[in-house]
Amino acid sequence: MEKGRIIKGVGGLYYIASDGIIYECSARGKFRKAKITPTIGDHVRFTILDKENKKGSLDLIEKRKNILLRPRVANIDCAVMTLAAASPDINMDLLDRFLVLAEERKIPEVIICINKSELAADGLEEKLRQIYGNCYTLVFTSAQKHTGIDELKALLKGKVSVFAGPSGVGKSSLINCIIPESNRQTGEISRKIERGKHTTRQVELIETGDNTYIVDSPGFTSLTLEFIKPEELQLYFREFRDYIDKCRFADCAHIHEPDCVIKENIGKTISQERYDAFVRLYSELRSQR
Ligand SMILES: Nc1nc2c(ncn2[C@@H]2O[C@H](COP(=O)(O)OP(=O)(O)OP(=O)(O)O)[C@@H](O)[C@H]2O)c(=O)[nH]1
Ligand SMILES: [Mg+2]
Ligand SMILES: [Zn+2]
Repeated sequence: MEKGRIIKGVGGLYYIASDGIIYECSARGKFRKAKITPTIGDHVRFTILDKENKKGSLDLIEKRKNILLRPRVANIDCAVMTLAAASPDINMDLLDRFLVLAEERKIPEVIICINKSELAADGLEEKLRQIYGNCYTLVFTSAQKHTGIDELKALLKGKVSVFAGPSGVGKSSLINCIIPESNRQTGEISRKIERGKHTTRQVELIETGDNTYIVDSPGFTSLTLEFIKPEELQLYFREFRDYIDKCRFADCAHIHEPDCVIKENIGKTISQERYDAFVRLYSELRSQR
């Protein structure tokens, strides 16, 4: 059996990269029966059936270190949550949800990338750094003006990174700046509704050389967290990490309880906005039970 990595899946066929060659492989019935879906980023074993036409069959999927479901990608080192400074405007609720999801999914590193930064209103960068900067790396880029690209590139080196975020924020445009040979299709955003047109339809893993991989993915407009138990939400706010078991009550929800160390740190290491996001998501999860 050969070793490789799934870089793309189309209509039940999987494209597996192995030593610089891409093989088109079909998955055996056993995966379907076991309800296992081969996933972009999977490390796999496969058998070459037709060397000349680069065809094979997928035999085995190695244990995943993590998996993100939207976009569906496995074995991720870094998630780049991409938003636009304007057009479309930053959706902070979506950002907060994604940050929770990335923690829950055990993605080791998260970067907040604000693209179209040449359109940023005065003070936007300072505001976002104040809200998120304590626990997250932020990069401000412009795919159009080609700024911030080297900084972003350096952060991705040697990793498998997924670009996620709403449609029209410039994920594919950024990937084109980082890897010009990738020739990703990009799309205008709709002037009328200031929203992207979902140009990227496929999740796809692109190799940049020097062991760096980037996943482009379709934009999303909403993220549900309903599978998270309300009392677990606190675990997915990085800002809370050092304080969680220090409140007076062991089961403190950090909402109305006295001597709550989380609340005592609002405005210090926890920004008011992040605390408010926690309260908002917590009540949402409670109301769904
Ligand atoms: N002003 C400005 N426009 C940009 C920038 N980067 C990308 N765009 C434009 O934004 C539009 C959307 O870019 P895409 O790269 O297709 O966006 P995407 O995030 O890949 O969108 P989906 O594939 O639909 O999810 C295109 O018209 C780009 O030219 C930027 O830095 N500044
Ligand atoms: Mg795209
Ligand atoms: Zn508390």
